[in-house]
Amino acid sequence: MKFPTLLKTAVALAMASACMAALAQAAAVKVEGAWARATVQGQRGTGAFMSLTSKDATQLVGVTTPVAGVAEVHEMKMVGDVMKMRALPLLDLPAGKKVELKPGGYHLMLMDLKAPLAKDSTIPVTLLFKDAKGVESRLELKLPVATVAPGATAATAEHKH
Ligand SMILES: [Cu+2]
Repeated sequence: MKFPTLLKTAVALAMASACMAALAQAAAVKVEGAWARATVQGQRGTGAFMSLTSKDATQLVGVTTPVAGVAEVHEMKMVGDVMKMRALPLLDLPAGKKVELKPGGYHLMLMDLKAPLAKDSTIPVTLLFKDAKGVESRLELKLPVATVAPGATAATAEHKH
């Protein structure tokens, strides 16, 4: 019988394409070790950290989150004896190279927080990328909120920048 065979094929194709779409999205930029630093009452800003590995050369051009009024990609570095922090319009992600966003270096800066970020909660964060052809894509993340990096010991966590 022709019809049931066609129907089965259609279902199989739909499942296969759903699978491939999920794979393509996951493969574009790999996110590892993502977390946001917990805050205390009255604290208006904090950082979020992760490592990003892009399959193809791309740029991180923005970040949004409903928990903060302002979210920016920042760089922190020593200028002479002073630790300076500045907003970056974009962060290059070379093909296949792991780029670390970590305390004391690149980070996502969440400012004008609408409420304290409680330890062990999660926050939604959306990363905005632009590839070499100028095509924009989004990556929705759920970041765990913690006082130290996942896997970090208390000793290294106490090392403040
Ligand atoms: Cu910052």
